[in-house]
Amino acid sequence: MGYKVVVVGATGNVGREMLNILAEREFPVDEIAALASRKSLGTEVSFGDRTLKTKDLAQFDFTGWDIALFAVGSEATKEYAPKAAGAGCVVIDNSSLYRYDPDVPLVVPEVNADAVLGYSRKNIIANPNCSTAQMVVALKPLHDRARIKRVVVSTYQSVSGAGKEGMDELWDQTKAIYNPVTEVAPKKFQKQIAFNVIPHIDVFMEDGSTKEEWKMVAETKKILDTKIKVTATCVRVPVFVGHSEAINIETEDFLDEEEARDILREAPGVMVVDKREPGGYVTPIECVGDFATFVSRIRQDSTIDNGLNLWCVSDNLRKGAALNAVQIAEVLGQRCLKKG
Ligand code: 2RA
Repeated sequence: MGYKVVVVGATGNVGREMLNILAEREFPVDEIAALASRKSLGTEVSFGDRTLKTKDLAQFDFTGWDIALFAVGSEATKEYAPKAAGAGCVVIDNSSLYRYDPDVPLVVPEVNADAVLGYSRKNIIANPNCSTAQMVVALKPLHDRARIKRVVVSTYQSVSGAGKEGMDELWDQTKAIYNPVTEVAPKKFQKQIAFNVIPHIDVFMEDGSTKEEWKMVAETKKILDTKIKVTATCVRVPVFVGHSEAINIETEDFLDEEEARDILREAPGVMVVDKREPGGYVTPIECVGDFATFVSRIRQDSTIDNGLNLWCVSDNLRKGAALNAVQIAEVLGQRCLKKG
């Protein structure tokens, strides 16, 4: 006995990971449908040892289905998520469309699992942005102990956050550097991404920050604590998968680095790798395919009374997207939905 589950956007980076993770975590699935837009129709995707043929999102009837994991852009979400939710299927949405809607819970299960209970207001639960998800997993246990007042974060975000086109652009530009007969002009990114870094993700806001930076502020407040002040600089780096973050926190109470390390070692979803020696920290390549949010380089910030620095790395397609969505489905299944 399990659930009837739909994955919307099943041919994209995140949709494929959703199918992998549902199978890896043995989510109780009675029936599964993999949906795609018309241009990807017929594409086959894997679900454990099964192969699924994608069905047409535009023609799909969500009636009788329990949970739909959405991994499509805001435009398609706007059109189809209300249809699914209206048909009684709970939507877990990876786009930014509903994240800031007060009637839609924004959930990272290690931080605010109880918020899932608010799903019934619209039959929709929002999944946060990748850069926020991993950061709040690391911050939550420290906030519980010492009350975080302010966060200064710089991100090093992989190209997979920009989808398959972003990955292709890094691959093609890198090859072109070794074989200069073919020049690959920037298309998905604003400047060359191969052998470069770009301090610009998503659109610019009026105050000079970018939307990606704004999301880290707004989402941390909604998920963790409205009182926390956050300032972010988000940077795209030539890494395929895995977002990294240098995080500085200022707390109300003093928190010793040793105690912070012990707290993080016990925290759900966190893996501490923090040997103070060459290589004694995690880099994005090592986190690919993993479920954990890794924390390294935990150390006191001696420039303020109550400050700590951390290095935080996670697989952005997993904790930053697909894994978090499946974890929300797990909480929903345990606490809210009846098995079919
Ligand atoms: C990025 N945050 O890395 C986005 C993906 N959700 O571009």
